[in-house]
Amino acid sequence: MTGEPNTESRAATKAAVLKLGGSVITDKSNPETLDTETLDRAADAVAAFEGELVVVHGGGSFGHHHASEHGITTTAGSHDATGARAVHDAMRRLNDAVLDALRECGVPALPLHPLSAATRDDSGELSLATDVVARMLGEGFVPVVQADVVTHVGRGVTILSGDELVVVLARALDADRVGVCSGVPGVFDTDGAVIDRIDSFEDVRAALGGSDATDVTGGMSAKVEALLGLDAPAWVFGLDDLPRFLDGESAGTRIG
Ligand code: IP8
Repeated sequence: MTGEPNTESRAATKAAVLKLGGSVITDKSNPETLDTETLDRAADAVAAFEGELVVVHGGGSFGHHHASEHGITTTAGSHDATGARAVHDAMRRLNDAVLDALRECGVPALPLHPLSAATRDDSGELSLATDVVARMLGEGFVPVVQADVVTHVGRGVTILSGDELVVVLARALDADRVGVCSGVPGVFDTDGAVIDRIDSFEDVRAALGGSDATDVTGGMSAKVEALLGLDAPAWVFGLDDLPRFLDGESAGTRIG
């Protein structure tokens, strides 16, 4: 299940991996509320893409408040099935909304719910059924993978963030480019200007304030550090730049 996808049925082109941040597609100030205007814009942009694409989405106002209500984080687990389902079911509702928006634009999107397709071992390492994603791509579908809860050895369930999914999928699928569409136009320097390109974490450590334990659930610092570890180039950008990224151009901040 883990690691290398079965690539036999895949087309020769490499896939792009795109994360739609929860703050882009939901209204974060109101529980379980979509931002339908931005979701539709994102779906329109995805529909114009030619090639293999995996879409990942974060939690926004769907996953996060249930997770904090039940005390579930990427490391703090829970054995309470009710709490696990509260997070998972909310994320599934968001996943359904993303799939519906994509279908409206003619995108052949199919869901992947990591609760049924991923686990963590006792060291926290993730095994994800990337072969399923590769097969979907090979058959011409656009997999849409939600951030979720996943079973975690010894801890019940923990949160699997969209950022971690992006990194794991990009590696397993040998993606050629990675995009993180977020609520900001890129990574900011200390003056608040968007940094054009980041090649090393040291160059931006001061601007990002370092990477620490409070940052593991999706802060920009952890995001940049994880994206720098990929072979594929990655970009962090806002929704206005999504068509540009999908056109193969640079958008926002290039990382690596
Ligand atoms: O929005 C966490 O994923 P993120 C989502 O990518 C959940 O940080 C399930 C709370």
